[in-house]
Amino acid sequence: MTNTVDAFVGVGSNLEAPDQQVERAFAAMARLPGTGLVARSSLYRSTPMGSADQPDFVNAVVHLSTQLAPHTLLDELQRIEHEAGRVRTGERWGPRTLDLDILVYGEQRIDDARLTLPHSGTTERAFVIVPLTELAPDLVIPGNGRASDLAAVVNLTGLTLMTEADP
Ligand code: ROI
Repeated sequence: MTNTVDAFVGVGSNLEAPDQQVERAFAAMARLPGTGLVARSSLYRSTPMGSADQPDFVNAVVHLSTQLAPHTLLDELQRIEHEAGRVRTGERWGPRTLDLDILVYGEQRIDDARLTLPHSGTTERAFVIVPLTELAPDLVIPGNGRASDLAAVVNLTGLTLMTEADP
C-alpha cells in the first residue's frame, strides 16, 4: 500500500453563506482521491485579518490522511476553491468565498513558488492555530514546536467558537 501522510488544511470563507461554504469544503475534501478525512474542527468566527472593510470569516481546520503528493493536493484544493466560485482578483487581503491552505504536510518543509510548508500563517494566526490545536494538540509544526504551546501564546482577540445556534 502507498504510504499515507497526515496533512492539515485550513479552511476559511467570508462570502456567500460562509458556514455552508466550509461544510461543503469538508465534504469535497472527504471525496478526494487517495485521501480520507480523519477529523474536522469546530467552526470559528473570526474578525478579518488584513482589510477590516469586509465580513467576518468562518474558519476551521481539517485533518486529512492522504496519498497525494503535496503539489497534487494543492492542485485538488485549488480545484475545490474554484468550484466554490472563488475568483482570484489579485487582491491579497480581500474577501473570499473559499480559501483552502495546506498548513502542515507530515514533516515536510517546502518553500517554492506555489507552496510554503509549514504554512507561514500557521503559528501566529489564532483562527488557524486554535482549531488545529483542537484536532492535534501534540502535533509538532515542523520548525515551530507543539501546536498547543503555540496556541497558548496567541492573541485570541476576535476569535469565537461557533455553536449550532449561531445565525
Ligand atoms: N482573516 C480571517 N479572520 N480569516 C481568514 O481565513 C482570512 N483569510 C485571508 C485574509 C483576507 C488575509 N484574512 C483572513 O486570506
